Amino acid sequence: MAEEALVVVDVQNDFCPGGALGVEGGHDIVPIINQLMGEFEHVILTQDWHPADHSSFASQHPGKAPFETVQMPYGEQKLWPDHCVQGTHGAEFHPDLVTTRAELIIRKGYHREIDSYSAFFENDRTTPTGLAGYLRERGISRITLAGIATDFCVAYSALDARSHGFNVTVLLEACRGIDLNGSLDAMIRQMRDAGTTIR
Ligand code: VGL
Ligand code: ZN
Repeated sequence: MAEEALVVVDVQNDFCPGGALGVEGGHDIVPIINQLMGEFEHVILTQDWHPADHSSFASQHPGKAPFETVQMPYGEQKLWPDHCVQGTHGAEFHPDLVTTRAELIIRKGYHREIDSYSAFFENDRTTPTGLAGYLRERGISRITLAGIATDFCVAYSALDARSHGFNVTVLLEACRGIDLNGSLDAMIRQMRDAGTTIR
């Protein structure tokens, strides 16, 4: 069988309850993911990793509040509370997440002027993170995605993986979403339409 990787997206303190961008039930998926890891040959983690003055932070846009949008050179960008700042507790993985099996930790969002939801491309959808090359070079053609947030970093990763031709499954019980104005249903539909298996 083609080799398959479990890609665990952004299971970090700031995306769990009590965190700066806490997602309801974010911590509930940790034991599920830990157990899943045992079923995969390859485990890859992603880590949202922003400089303190990152342009996706509402705090960098006078007069703007979190969850409003701004126009960036690469298109529309949603603004967030300051989160996952490099080197802070909020940017660390949830303390119960097992990280020993990870063969690669891919950090993203470290360029001040551009956000990066996807594990594959920054939000201009053209600057690669290198993950596609890593997977291809290692003969991995199938990925399963789990993590936070279903409707942002997980969904963008799934869509980009499909556009690269990978076979993609998203395990909803191992994901939690932010769900802004119906974004969860909308992104699940988009992922399905793009040929992602949603389980
Ligand atoms: C994420 C918003 C901002 C995510 C990251 O992991 O889905 N969402 N940064
Ligand atoms: Zn972020």
